[in-house]
Amino acid sequence: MTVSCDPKWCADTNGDGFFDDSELEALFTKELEKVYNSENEEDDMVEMEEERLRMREHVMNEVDTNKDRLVSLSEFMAATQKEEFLEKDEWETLDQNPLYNEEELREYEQHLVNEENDITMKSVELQKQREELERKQEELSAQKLGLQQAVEEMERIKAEVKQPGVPVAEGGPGNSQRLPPAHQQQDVPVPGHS
Ligand SMILES: [Ca+2]
Ligand SMILES: [Ca+2]
Repeated sequence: MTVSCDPKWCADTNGDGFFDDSELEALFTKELEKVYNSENEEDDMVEMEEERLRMREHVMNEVDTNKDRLVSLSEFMAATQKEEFLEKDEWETLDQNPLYNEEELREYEQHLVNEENDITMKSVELQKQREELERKQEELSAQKLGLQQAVEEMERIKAEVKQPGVPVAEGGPGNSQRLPPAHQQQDVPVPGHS
């Protein structure tokens, strides 16, 4: 009838300007037929219908923002701008297991939040330990300084005590007096030698 219209919007078969449940379901036939083939015995057509309902509910939940079970043109446009909800990737078949289900993702997120809190707590704890260490380090330095001063003081006292007993002259002029030069002895004439 209408020659030019958006192929998607043409799925409004009764032309009331809204997609109802059955019109939405019809819209998924093309997508579903890519996955399920009625000629193929292995393909479960009951599963296909389940999938169709799942897709319909998904679209209704996502797109029917005023919850009147009808998708209006403006709702449809808003949704298509928001996300490519009719992209094939959006529809995982029941055969395909999603990598994570929502609960797992939430758990993982919670896990991440917990870990972050953990790290924050640990970093606070570490900071405290560091401050404590620095304080101890300062204490130690102060003690070391005190000890050094004490040692110096002791050495000074020791030196003072030693001082009076130490002989003043060592290797002074007295040496030549105590030890006469050897040649003097040789030069002395020995009586009765010649
Ligand atoms: Ca309609
Ligand atoms: Ca609506």
